[in-house]
Amino acid sequence: MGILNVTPDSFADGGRYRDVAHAVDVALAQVDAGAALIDVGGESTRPGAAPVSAGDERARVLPVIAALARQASVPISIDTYKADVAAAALDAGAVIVNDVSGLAADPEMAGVVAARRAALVLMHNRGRSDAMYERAQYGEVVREVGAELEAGVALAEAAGVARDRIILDPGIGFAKRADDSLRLLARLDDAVFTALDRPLLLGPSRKSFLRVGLGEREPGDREWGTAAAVTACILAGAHIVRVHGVEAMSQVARVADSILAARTA
Ligand code: PMM
Repeated sequence: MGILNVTPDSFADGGRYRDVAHAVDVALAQVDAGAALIDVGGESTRPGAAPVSAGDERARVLPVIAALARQASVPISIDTYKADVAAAALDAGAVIVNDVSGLAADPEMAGVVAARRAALVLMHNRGRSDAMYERAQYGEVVREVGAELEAGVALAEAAGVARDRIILDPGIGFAKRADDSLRLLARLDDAVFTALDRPLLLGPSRKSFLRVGLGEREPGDREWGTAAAVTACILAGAHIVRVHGVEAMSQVARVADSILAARTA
């Protein structure tokens, strides 16, 4: 899954048309480089990032999604926790909703996904980004994240989302300290997750937990660390990895896949 962040800081300057055309070019290049899904987001989820109104978020993502839906051969996902934005994005051509709040932010979200028969990425989180580090208190992180994801699945199903359209994500870096994220990556093949019997999506790309191994570095300088995390995810059974550097990580994923396939060959 290639990440397409459509935020003003990712568009240095220029008019709207150029912005949309540029975003579409970036996404199409990701598809050429091996992305099987494109995740379009209009609000940064980084800790401390300013919230964006639903109207601004729609204005950022909808033209890109509409253009991409016409030109790209791969499914498009909308990274939002707002039901309004999700509904408009699905109407514009997205087919997956990636909700980093795990359905907790907007009570209308599950209904929107169900009514439009979309797929749902249900990510584990505990509250908004400003509060989420206070809530990163776990006795046993793997067991607790698994149980909270299971509760999210029950909520989604109760609203009419078909179980076979749900993808689960333990939420690396969201309401997790670095050692929580590492523990989750190390235990992805735990029975807690396999018992849920849903595909797993992981987003380790360039995240700050990589500092445990890499020391202080800018996010763009964490690509080799990301490669190690992507490999670990795939060998532990992850189905989808959400990454910035699609060209390099698609090579990493293909080699990890071929090693995994050789286990049963
Ligand atoms: N991480 C970010 C944003 N969206 N969605 C899912 N499902 N999983 C993630 O781990 C995730 C996400 C934050 O990363 P970015 O700001 O680098 O896109």
